[in-house]
Amino acid sequence: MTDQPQRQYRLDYRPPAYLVDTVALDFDIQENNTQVTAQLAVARNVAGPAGPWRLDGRGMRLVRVAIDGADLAHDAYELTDTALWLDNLPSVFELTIVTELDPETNLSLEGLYRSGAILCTQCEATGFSRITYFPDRPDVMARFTTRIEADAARYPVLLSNGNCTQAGMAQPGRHYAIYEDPFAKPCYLFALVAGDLGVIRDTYTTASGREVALAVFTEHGNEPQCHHALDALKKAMAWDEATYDLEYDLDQFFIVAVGSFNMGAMENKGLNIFNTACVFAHPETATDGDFARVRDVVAHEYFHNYTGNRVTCRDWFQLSLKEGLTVYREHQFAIDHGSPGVTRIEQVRMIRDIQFPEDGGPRAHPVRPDSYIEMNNFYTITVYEKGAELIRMIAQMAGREAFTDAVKHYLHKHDGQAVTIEDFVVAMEETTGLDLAQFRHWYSHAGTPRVAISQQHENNTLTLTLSQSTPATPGQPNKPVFDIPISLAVFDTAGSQQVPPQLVRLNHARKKIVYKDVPEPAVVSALRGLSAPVKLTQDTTERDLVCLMAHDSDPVSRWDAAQSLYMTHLLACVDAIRADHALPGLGDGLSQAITRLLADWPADRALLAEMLTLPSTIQIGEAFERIDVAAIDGARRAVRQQIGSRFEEELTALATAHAPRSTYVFDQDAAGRRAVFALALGYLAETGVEGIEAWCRTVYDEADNMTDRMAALGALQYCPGATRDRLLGDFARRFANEPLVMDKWLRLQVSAPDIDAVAQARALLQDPAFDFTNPNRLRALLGGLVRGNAPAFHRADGAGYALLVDEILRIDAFNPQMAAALAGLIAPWQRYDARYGQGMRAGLSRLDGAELSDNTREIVASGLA
Ligand code: 0A1
Ligand code: ZN
Repeated sequence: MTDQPQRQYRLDYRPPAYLVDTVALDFDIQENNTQVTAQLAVARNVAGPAGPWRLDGRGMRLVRVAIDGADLAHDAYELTDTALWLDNLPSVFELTIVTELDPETNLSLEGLYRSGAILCTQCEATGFSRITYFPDRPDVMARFTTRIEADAARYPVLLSNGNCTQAGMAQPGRHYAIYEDPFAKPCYLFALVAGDLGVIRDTYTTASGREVALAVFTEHGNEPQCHHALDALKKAMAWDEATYDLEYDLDQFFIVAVGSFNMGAMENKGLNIFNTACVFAHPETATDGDFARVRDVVAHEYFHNYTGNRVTCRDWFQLSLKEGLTVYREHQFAIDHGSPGVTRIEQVRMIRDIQFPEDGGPRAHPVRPDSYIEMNNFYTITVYEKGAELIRMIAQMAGREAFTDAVKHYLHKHDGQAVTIEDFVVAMEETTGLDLAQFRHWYSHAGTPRVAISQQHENNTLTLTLSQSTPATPGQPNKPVFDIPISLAVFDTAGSQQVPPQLVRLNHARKKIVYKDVPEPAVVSALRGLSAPVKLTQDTTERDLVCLMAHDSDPVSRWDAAQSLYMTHLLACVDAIRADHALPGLGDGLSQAITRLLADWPADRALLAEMLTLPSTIQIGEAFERIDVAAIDGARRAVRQQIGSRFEEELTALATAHAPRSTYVFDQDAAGRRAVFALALGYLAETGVEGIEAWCRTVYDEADNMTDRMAALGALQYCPGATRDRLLGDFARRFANEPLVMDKWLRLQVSAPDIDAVAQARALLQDPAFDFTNPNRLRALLGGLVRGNAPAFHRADGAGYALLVDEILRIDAFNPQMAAALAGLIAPWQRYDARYGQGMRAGLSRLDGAELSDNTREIVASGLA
């Protein structure tokens, strides 16, 4: 029987009909076949509906079903291609299910699959139902015992969740291991790994003195790249104890790094499985950015042990319950381990560059969505990052200490339960005393609120008028009035504080705030640190922005003032290009601000680099009704050249002062110096200053680390010629055996502005050496083209769209999650100028006419709706 894709609705939630107390899994791993025997202790759930019981399952062979040891005849159950239905069940029974699967041919990277020499699992959201028939929903929490048996030579390492209670030899040539996880968990947190793996080990002693065995496993030879991740794990464990009194709860915590993984990493209880891209970090092969990402993803997954695992989600509509909170915790951890200002700037940029466009496009959805067809399409920047911003707003309103207490209360109250976002909000209210009734709209409504602030200043009385409105989003024509915390401060033009930073709640459509005894002129700094995920328009003058950029007490606000100054000029340049007019010059205010910045470098060099970085092309596009790719790219490049020419001397001095000198260490100060060096080099290369190629060559040749090498290669993207070709060739030879480094090379191959990037991408995709089943390779090449070289991708003849659609169709046949993510790149066609939008839409129509997975079909349909 074939099941039609069903749209699931949040409000249709019903408790499970049966609960599973314990699960004993037995994996018999043979060549091309794994037999799984599951024994479930089941009891009827009095709170659940009566009638037949649905067990989810797909893509495997059902061998046997037995109840209390007695096999069921084929007509005693109903089997469809996604479910097994059982009826007339006793109220308490033992269910035995035997299934067979072939991990070797499973390229979806869900369920049990092979990545290189490693057999591994990925069960979130519903991959467990590719392993055995089971109620694959997070509110069914069971205690798991797992026995794995496999060839001892081929799979010397056997791992699963929990603690290893037994291991030994089995039949000749085979061995086994048994793991017991004492914590009840949903099946999405199940994990299994078998392989011939290298390992690095350590221990961690918890605050109460328990010793935890730590390990990072990877294919042999990669061990030296895993130390940073292990170090990050210990930092995360210590941070969670110090910040939230949360101590690790098992005897072991293992990380396994696999090369083929659809996402970043997965928080399986006690056995996290990671994309190698989020584990490997060695100075010679990873950049500072990679080092930071590894640290933060390791922490994120570790933090899930409480926010996600001990307290989990009732259903997948509640995904942000675990993800928003865990991302927030990850953000706090990152702020405590790097430059606080720059770390927040990176978070703000992520919201503005990726979340705002999602919230303004066809896929806009609330942080707690109301319906979905394919859950895997909802692991979005909105659920993760906007979800984290909502938590951050609560933390700001409550104050850090009250918020920390509230999180402790929430975790204590719901320990061992599968709960809802509403349960979380109630727990916040119970402890902080906040009234979050109106704040709840943030969870139920999509879209980015617009806030406008205007100021009047008379007789030393400063009046601010704040107003809000939110545009409609698909399926939600009317928006409520949100409760928006707005951080404000007032300075005089010399930078002295007139009104100290304070949080104002804009909880009406319009609100006036009056400050008395504020001498004129006053400079208003608003939405400091992006205190709410909204778009702000404010009647600040250029003089105000120059002042804030120089003097604001908050580095994020200084950066934001710079962004506003750049933006005004960039928008004027886009308009000029579109009207075929001459470009406006840099302007006095902007020139003065940059002059000041380059004359007096902030001690935090990473902040200096951020302050000299123009808003992204995506960010510029957000300011327009319709995106004109070529004009926006042209304007941004032109402004970079204007700055490069006007400040050539200062940028040369900046680069010279920060040129690589000492051996690589990954710390805040050194990384900041490398960031500012790369930035200056990039400006000089884009401006084509004399001698820049030789300089890049020297940097590349002498580099002892990947960050500096990438700085040189990144800058050379603007300098076609023999030097660039030689260095890219050298890079490819030098790192031929490092797939993650070759991903950087792939991105470089398709991102230079002077090349035929679409032809280049096609050639690389057809290269027999290109592994198109690996998501990292696809992200590097196709993501590198679409996001890294927008003008080439959006070329007028539609060849970029044709290439992407060809690849989506090819990939959809084996990895729907990956294909759906790629389809998302052309779904927002209506946001683009018709020159581009029509081609993108034609691409979607071509997809629409093909046979597609539910995943990709859902994305295509949203684009065509
Ligand atoms: N829970 C993980 C993310 C994740 C989600 C789905 C996956 O497979 C489809 C894999 C990982 C996290 O937040 O890190
Ligand atoms: Zn997560």
